[in-house]
Order: sequence, then C-alpha cells, then structure tokens
Amino acid sequence: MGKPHGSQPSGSQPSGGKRLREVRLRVRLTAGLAALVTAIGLGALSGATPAGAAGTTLAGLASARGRYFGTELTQDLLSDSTVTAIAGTQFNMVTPGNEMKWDTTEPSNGSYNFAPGDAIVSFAQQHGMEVRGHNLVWYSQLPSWVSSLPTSQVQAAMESHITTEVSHYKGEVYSWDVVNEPFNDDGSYRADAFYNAMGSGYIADALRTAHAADPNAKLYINDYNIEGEGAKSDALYALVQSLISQGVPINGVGFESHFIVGQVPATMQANMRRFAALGLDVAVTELDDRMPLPATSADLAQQATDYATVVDDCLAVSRCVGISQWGVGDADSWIPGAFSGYGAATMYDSGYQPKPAYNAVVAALGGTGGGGGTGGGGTGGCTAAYTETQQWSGGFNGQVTVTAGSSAITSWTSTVTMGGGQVISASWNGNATWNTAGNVMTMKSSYNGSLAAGASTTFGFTVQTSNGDYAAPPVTCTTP
Ligand code: 9MR
Repeated sequence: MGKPHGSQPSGSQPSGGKRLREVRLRVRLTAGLAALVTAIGLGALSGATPAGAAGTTLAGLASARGRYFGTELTQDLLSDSTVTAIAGTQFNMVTPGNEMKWDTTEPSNGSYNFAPGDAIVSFAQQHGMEVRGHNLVWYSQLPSWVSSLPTSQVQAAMESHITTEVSHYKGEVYSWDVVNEPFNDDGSYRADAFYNAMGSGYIADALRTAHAADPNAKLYINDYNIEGEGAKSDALYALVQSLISQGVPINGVGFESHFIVGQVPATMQANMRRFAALGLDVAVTELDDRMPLPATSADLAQQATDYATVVDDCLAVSRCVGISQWGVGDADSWIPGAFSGYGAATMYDSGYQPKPAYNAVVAALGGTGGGGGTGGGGTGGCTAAYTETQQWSGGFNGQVTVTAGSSAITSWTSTVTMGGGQVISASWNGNATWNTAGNVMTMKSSYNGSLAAGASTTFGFTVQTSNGDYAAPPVTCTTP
C-alpha cells in the first residue's frame, strides 16, 4: 500500500510486422473515416481529419513521431460526453480499465461475457483508435472459481480462457497484456494460482496459447515498478531473455508507470533500451503521476516535468511504440480510491481542463501549441491547449488554457486558427481581434495577463460551422 505502482515496456511484431502495421493503419483510417462520415455527413469530408489524427492532439503529435498516445477507459464513462470527446480526439489507443479482465469475461467456469469489452472496442473503432487488450492472466480481479480449482485443472482453465477471449477479439486488438504483474517487488515470482499450479512455465504456456488464437496480436508482459533498473526489472529481463531463447512468442514489455511526482526513475530510458535491444517493443502502458491533495502549483509544475521526461524517454528509444495514460482525467483516475490523500495524477484536472502536464507533453512531442512562444530559454513563455467544452448542431464552444512557462509572465497573446468553414462568433476572457474571414482569432490577455510560473488561465469562444467541421484548431501562445 502506498508504494509506487508502475508498468513496463512490451514486445513487438516478429516477421511480417510491417505489412501488418500497414493493414492495421488502413483499417484504422477506414474506421475513423466511417465514424466521421456518420458524424458529419459526406459533404464535409474534404479538408477534415479523423478524430485523433489532428496535428495538435496528443494522438496526432505522437503519430507524427511514430508513436501512439492512449488512454484507459471504462464502460461507465462511455455515456459521459465530456470524457468521450477528449478520449476520442486526443488519444488513438484505448485500454479497457476492467472490461477484459477475467472476473468480467469469464465470471463462472466456461460462461463468458464480452459485452463490456465489446462496448470499449466499438467506441475505439468509431473513433479511429486501436485497443490494448488488458489482460488475460493476472492474480487480481480473478474470479474465485479459478483460485479454488484443484491445481491439476488450472492449466486447462487458463488455456481455454485465453483461447476463448483472444479468439473473440481476434483482429480487433493491437496487443494483449497476456501476463500481468507476474513478479513481486524483490524479483521473485508472485505465488498466484497459476504459478502454484504450473511454476513459472505458465508464462510461456500463456503466450503460446494466445499466439495460437491470434498470431497477429502483439503479446506483452506488463508490470509495475519495473520502469527503472532494479531487482524486479532484472528478473523480468532474465525472464524475457529466456522466453526469447526458447522461441516463445513475446513481442513486448509494458511499463505501467504509476509514478509519484518527482520520482520518475532516472534509469527509465536505459532500462527501456535494454529490453528493446532484445528485439522487443516497449510501451508505457498505465502512466499517471500522483501528488498529495490539494495539488500545489509546484507539484503541478513537477508533474509537467515528469510527464515530459517520460515522453522524452519513449521518443529516445526507437522500439518504444507508445504511451498510455491510466484514465482520461483526474476525475476518473483510480488514484484517490487507492492511495488516500493522493490524486491529481493525470494531464486533465477534475473538470477535464488540461493541466501543465498536458502542455508539457504537447511540447515534448514537438507540438507548437505547447512549445511556448519564446522558443524556450527559460524566461517567460507560455503554452496554449485547446478543448471543446460544448457542441450542438452547427456550432460549438471552445476553450484555450494558457499556461505560463518556467517564469512568471505579465501578458500573453494566443492565436486560434479555425478551418475555412468555421467562423468565430463570440469570445470571452480576453481582448480578441479577428481576420476578415472570421476564422483566425488573436486573443490578447486582459485582466488575466499576470500568471505565476506554471499557472494557467482560460479564454473561451463560440464557433459557427457551416460545413460540419468541428475539428480542433491549432492554438499558439506567445509572450512579448
Ligand atoms: O483501473 C483499475 C481499477 O478500476 C480497478 O479497481 C483495479 C483493480 O485491481 O485495477 C485497476 O487497473 C489496474 C490495472 O489493471 C493493472 N495495473 C494497475 C492498475 C491500477 O490498479
């Protein structure tokens, strides 16, 4: 309890992977376009981008760097339009929080329920996102009928669970966390129902069984407290080395990455690199970065640094395929429920407004919106991030969060560039001017120009769209 909880990198595709990736991309784009056509009608397609592919979103920026940016999502949130709007535009990978776990998918022996997982997959497909299947074999959220089985029956139950679930989602998931959290923190094997019945050989058996059911899915081992070098990651490293030498199908290692502010391991990049050097993909699978509540601006600034560090680490390792945050925002994060007095662990605050960490990630991914207007240098500077706050037929409200950089600022200027069929009809919380077409707005600070280092303010505006284009605009921020 109260310990950092993290995850690790995962492995990648063997031969034929490139072609598969191309096919997957085509399928994904097709799904994204289909969703777009459904949402806005055929006439609006020209010039629009599928949700999640826009250049200024986390997903779009990550894609430009050859990575994905994902989020965890649970079925109950699919009816929350604020959450789905962010999830469907900012992220292009979804990990179901609980919906594919054993206690949901096979609550009693041989009786399967895929409806909750199917709902997440369908949301992903409608928004041009891919899915990380999570998870197949785990000591937790394991129905009691499995742990009560005579040890002689556990292997058959495990294999049939894997075969049935992986077959059900064949072709629909990008990767599977086949074995989740198999180690104790000292690097010994966790003595769960599977280990007790089969010894450590259950891991190879699980991977082989999953591969037989869907040879195209990337198969991962996923764990926490393995992000930096240490006894636990050494144990995992030895395991995957041995699996590879035996020809066991393993493609990746997932680093969960449940961090505490200021404690991203300094060896994370080197550690990911050594797994990648084995020919595996690595991924940051459950990123969050918690702090004591109420959050202070110093902790939020440190969190921004931490998130940027993780992005930098992933970008520095060519086999790091992507980063997923665990939850969309602080309001749906597991942290306050699990670590009393802690929270504020994600990039979006409890009202789903982007935090400094969001801007830092945008900047780390090379985005202009988060890059600051001064070109760095540590004096002044600001970043801007867009979110849609409301939408109706023919229009929407947008909001830009302006965040000061590493020093206090006294004024700022932000630009918002809408598409050709979009006209900004109103604005608030700043002094705005428009171009003649009405789609490019320059907003200068008014009463809200003075911001302490890392502090934020927002301004808002209303957009009328004549062609069904609700796409997010590029936004910039500069200081004098
Ligand atoms: O986010 C999940 C939460 O809703 C569940 O209550 C919890 C139960 O163990 O599992 C959470 O997700 C975990 C993930 O599946 C594996 N790594 C740790 C995550 C946080 O506990």
